[in-house]
Amino acid sequence: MKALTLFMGCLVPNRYPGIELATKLCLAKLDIDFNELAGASCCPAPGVFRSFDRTSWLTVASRNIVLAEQMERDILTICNGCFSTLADANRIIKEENGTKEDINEHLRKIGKEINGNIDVRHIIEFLYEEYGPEKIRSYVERQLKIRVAVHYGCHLIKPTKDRGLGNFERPRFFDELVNALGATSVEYPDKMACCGAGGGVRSAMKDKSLKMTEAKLARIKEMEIDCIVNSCPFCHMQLDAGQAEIKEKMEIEYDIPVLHYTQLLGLALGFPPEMLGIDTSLKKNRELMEQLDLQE
Ligand code: 9S8
Ligand code: 9S8
Ligand code: COM
Repeated sequence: MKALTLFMGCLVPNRYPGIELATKLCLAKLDIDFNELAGASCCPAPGVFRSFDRTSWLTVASRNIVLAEQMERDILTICNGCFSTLADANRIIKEENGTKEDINEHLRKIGKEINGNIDVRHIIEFLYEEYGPEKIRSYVERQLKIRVAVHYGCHLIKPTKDRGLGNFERPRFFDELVNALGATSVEYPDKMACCGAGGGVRSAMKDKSLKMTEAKLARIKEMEIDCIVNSCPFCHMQLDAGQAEIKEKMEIEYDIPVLHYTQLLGLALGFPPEMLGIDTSLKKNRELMEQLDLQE
């Protein structure tokens, strides 16, 4: 295993800088060697670019991968979409006959060449595979006594044949990482359903996408959980900002706190919510922090 370079993607730096900080604080605290992938562009988003033009998608993704190859570091992503694009592109470059040569013809125009000699990781599968729940548990300074609805999102685990992360109808690895923090991951119906945002659905068909989100939130609410935890800033946006949109358009109110796993992990590692981008001016988040005894 190589040292890591952190690929931030578009959403986190632009909309959720708190998740960016939470990620960096957690990685440092877990003694993980990482730097930032300077000069990276959009991954580009799998559900959009890949569907329109595979060669352009592969070329742009390969350019990002080359930047990591030049530092001899593996890429670490904190977004399911970025993981999907970069891990799939990397695998295609390594395995598909002739594709590396084709893509390198394009890359040579900007003086770059892809070799296919690094790996692409997602923080959830990375922590599970390389650390494991027991080791994570040993770093925990604060037991988070809350009930959590884990949302895997689609691209972390699908397509199943390419991900190789175990039982895909009922995966457990993310839940185990949540339980390692003292929290309880609660099963709920349609847990593996899409958040509603991916594949350009949020942009193209907002009402339909919010309907899917609302259905998921309704299932979650029935389980009397304290928060939703995700591994993808797209899902994060849909499940969190989506609640406000659902309230406005459908007049249904959900006040469920939504955290990226790095924010939950950061709380367990002892960081205050303000350093993790958890907006405690919102009543729902304030109540969650009170429950965790984190409110002064
Ligand atoms: S980059 Fe551009 S739009 Fe995004 S966050 Fe994740 S997927 Fe990749
Ligand atoms: S789920 Fe379905 S396509 Fe996806 S990964 Fe993140 S956004 Fe939510
Ligand atoms: C969702 C990414 S994580 S995309 O919208 O499907 O490209």
